[in-house]
Amino acid sequence: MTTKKTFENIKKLLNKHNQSHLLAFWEQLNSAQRQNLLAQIGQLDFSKIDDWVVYFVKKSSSSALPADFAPASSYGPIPADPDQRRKYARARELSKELISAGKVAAFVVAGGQGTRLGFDGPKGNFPISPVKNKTLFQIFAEIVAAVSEKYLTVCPWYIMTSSLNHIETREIFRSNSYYGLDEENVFIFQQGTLPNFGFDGKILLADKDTIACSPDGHGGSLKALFQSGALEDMKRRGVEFLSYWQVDNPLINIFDPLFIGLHALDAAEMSSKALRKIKPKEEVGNFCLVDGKVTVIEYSDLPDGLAHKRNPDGSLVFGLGSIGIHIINRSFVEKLNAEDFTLPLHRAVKKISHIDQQGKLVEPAEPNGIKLESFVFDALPLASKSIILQTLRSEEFSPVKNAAGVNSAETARQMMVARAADWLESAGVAVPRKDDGSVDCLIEIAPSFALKKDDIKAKLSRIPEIKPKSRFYLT
Ligand code: UD2
Repeated sequence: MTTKKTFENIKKLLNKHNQSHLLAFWEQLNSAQRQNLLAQIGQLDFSKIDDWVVYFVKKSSSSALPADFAPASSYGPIPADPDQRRKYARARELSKELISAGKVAAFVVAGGQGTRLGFDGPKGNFPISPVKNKTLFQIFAEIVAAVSEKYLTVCPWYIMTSSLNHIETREIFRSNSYYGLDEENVFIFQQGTLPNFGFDGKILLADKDTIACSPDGHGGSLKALFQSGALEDMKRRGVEFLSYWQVDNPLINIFDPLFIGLHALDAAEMSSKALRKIKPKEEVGNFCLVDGKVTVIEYSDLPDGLAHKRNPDGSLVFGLGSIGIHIINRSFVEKLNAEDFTLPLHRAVKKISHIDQQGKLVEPAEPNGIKLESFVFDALPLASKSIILQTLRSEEFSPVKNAAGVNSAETARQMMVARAADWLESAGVAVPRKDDGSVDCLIEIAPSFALKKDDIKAKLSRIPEIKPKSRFYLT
């Protein structure tokens, strides 16, 4: 029960921070609703809210561009010289040891809303594979299982959800029997939330007893790993490295020996994979160096002049794009959480459903408020060392973001088929192609059969025949 004194204190606190409207419907609430509302108010960080209102809600830009920055450098997808060739070979060897010893875990962030895709439910449940229609979650689970089997180890899998999809995600895993994985090795946990604001700086109410909140961004993962007990779980298991990726990418190479190995050899704390951008304003973050630290500047923040700037050979000066793939050390996340670290917040102007002063539901047709979130790549400059490895788009990146067109389910399926065809052709299999060179059939390769191109030749006992327009599944 809330004592009168506690209630008066909360009222005072809200008054002080201009948020007393949160109790506007107090008299209409029953006891359970009152407790519910007070618990949510108790979660609000009043030491920060006033600043957020001043700097993010009432201002139109969230993050100031650093005064001075340069393009970041990276390891290439293939070694540049004999020294590097030896280093890449050492990296691959080292990562085999690390994975076999159970020191590398999978970590997917799956707390986003997936509004652009227009899919009802957690995005990980989106069916995507070209022949078997496996969901994203199933593909990832099969990769985790295949790697565990290959290295005779257990690769735990950490999955971050949010208040928008936590219960559903748990249920999807349960009803699919964890896709054959041991439930004990799949750790599903929820990220935090941040309150939503109206343009006037007032926190919005979703209902008379409910504060309007949204997930705190993938940057919230670094706190959520700690708060959920996932970090503790890793420690218990001896996990030292997290292989981090975004739920929308079916081409992900979760346990990439080269990436893990280079990261470990260079004693990095948090590293990234990058792609060469296909156009100056491609919707990926830009890898830059600020005060000698790797830093990502989002596409929307990179000034046009710099985005279009080219080197003498015609390549983009800011040509390295971030694709949400990282290796993160457990010790790095522990170190951050040992202090009260904060990542910068970014504002997004959104349409936010809420109740008005009369308690009537408002579903705005136009943006009416601000959501705040933090981005995981903003932790890169906090790392003592950070490397970047360039990878190939055709091998590792095809996000499912939109209902149609670019970065849609259709383009992702095409790229999955194209990659499978390339892998098979490299092993001497004839793949039917149309006059324009595109693949003229549907092909899918199960992760249990091959995790990379070189696996195909070793596994194929005979060269299969693939007919034009057919559906070919290799398992
Ligand atoms: C992200 C990157 C962009 C590029 C692109 C590649 C940002 C700001 N931009 O763009 O630089 O790398 O991906 O695909 O990240 N998520 C959560 N909780 C949240 C918010 C997001 O788990 O609160 C997850 C979400 O489920 C997804 C990932 O983070 O797996 C990326 O989120 P997004 O799809 O909103 O990112 P996007 O497309 O703006």
